[in-house]
Amino acid sequence: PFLQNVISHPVFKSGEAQTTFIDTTPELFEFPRLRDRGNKTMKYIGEVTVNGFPNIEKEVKKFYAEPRMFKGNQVEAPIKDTAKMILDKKGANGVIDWVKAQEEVLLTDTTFRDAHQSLLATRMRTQDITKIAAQTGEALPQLFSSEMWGGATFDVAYRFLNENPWERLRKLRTLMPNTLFQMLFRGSNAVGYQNYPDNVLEEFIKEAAVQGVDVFRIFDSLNWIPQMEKSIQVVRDAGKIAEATICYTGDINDPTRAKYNVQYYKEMAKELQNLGAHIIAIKDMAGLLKPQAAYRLIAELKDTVDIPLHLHTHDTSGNGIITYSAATKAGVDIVDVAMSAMSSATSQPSMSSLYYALVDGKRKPTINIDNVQQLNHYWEDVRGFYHAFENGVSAPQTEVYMHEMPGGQYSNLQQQAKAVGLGDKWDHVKEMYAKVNHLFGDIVKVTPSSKVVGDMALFMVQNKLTEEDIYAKGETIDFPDSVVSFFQGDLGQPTGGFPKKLQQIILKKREAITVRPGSLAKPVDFQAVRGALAEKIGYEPNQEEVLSYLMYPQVFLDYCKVYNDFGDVTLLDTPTFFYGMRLNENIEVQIEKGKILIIRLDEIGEPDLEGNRVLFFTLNGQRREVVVRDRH
Ligand code: 3PY
Ligand code: ZN
Repeated sequence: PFLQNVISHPVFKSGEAQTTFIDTTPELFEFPRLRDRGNKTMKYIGEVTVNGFPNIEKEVKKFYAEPRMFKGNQVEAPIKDTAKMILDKKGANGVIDWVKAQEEVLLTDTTFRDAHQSLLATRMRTQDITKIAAQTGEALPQLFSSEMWGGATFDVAYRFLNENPWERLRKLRTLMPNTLFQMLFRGSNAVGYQNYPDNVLEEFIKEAAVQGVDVFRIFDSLNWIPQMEKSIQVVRDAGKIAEATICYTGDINDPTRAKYNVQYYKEMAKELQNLGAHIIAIKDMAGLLKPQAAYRLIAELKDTVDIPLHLHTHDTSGNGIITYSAATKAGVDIVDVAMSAMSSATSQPSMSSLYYALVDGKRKPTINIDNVQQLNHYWEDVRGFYHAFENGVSAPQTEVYMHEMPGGQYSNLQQQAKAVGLGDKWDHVKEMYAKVNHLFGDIVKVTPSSKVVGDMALFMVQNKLTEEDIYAKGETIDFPDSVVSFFQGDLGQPTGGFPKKLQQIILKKREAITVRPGSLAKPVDFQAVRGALAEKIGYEPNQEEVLSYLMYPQVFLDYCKVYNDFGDVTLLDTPTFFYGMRLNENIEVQIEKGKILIIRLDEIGEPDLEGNRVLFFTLNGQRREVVVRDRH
């Protein structure tokens, strides 16, 4: 009935429509709005069907089964004291005391963030996360936390998924009220790739805390502590948990990598504790921490600080479970794992594998393993939707010990390489990545410093440059912006400083800074930015929109434009979103409670001289046409 047009309504036709007509029959006036939404949705589907989704090969949509859903919670009694409840009742110190009192090793589930960042180029959509969120929260109440925000998810949500990441946070908060939410925060780089002024960091953290983030894993991409101080303080002031992070690189047991020896990490841990960290995270972003080194590092850190230790690794080498098992013996408090179907390779080790590895010991995690396995069925099925974003690492790759590329970067850099036509030179790019690290003086490589190394590696492969060329011909080379900016000190200072000769070659006549970039940045005038943004988008933005615009100005504006053109594409099912529609296929799009668009793709016309194709759809029984420019 909602499809009935006002004009054809019998009352309207009879000429008896009163001024109250619109008030008493508002549903009639929804038709143009619905039609508009339908048209926008078909426009999007037409676009993807004809031109494919950005950065992946165009393909005809395969047949996908509905993911198997979780079948009921096996937990006998509701847990009364989840970590989240303790935080809300007793504050951050209450949680820390609770963690310290546990004999078992606690778990963080990274399925909603790092796992897909590391396996599927961060492309997991909110819809696929929220469908299983409530059950995950209920089935695994003993988890320390769920890592579900931050890192690259913020950028990718806007840039590639046409989604609002804040909306994801809000929805999950509602669906998982009793789970501690954890985000990855890049210190002075927040969720971006550059430094932001202190007041932007402050406002961002406050807003994230208000919207539901409980644990902030704060790191600096060069392990430069001055870049982390402000964030630690703001998180503490917000009453949340400051998890200050040591990024692990090199090999503490390799005497030739003495720059990052055990002493280096111990000193860093001590300083972070002194700055007010509630927890120390050891972020092994590439998966370089070998089992014996893990035992040694954790044992020595346990003797150095008295706050909990939270270990994060990537399973690229295949040694992740052994590393965790060794770390568990040495007394690590919390480790990061992912649902099995979203684990291993460049992702975190598998939750259920770790459970069985520890099952006969005192530190066995208290989780309901049947629930874990059932939840995993869902992920086995959902992962298939994203096959076009798989990074190809389906078996252990011990060469990670050579190239040292973070798991979270692996699939994104691979996408970047493909985008500039270097897809078939991927092995070469990885080797170059290691050479660039050496050239740069052996730096910590994690976002954004890892992006600088990646950009330089791509640049050198693309232009067929060797390390010798850089020194011999560097004066005439225009280096990538990120590389110049790095050597100017815009990301801070690397351990041991910059290699001086290379710095001169790259900077040419430009000056470098040696102070914290944030100390030079002028505070952002939020009022002025709000006004400027309002002019661009045509309405008064709220705080989260202002913050998003400050993080990623162009990406945010592009997102607004896409939203205007195509409407809310988050409502589409994932296969349709990425692969469009097959001919004669029917799909349903629920745009509101009780309002469903039923769409069939009937025909794709031949392109005209300008390359425009007409696509014929049926929308809720009515024939519709959409014109799409074929860009092939
Ligand atoms: C990120 O910053 O996105 C990371 O995952 C670093 O490992
Ligand atoms: Zn990671």
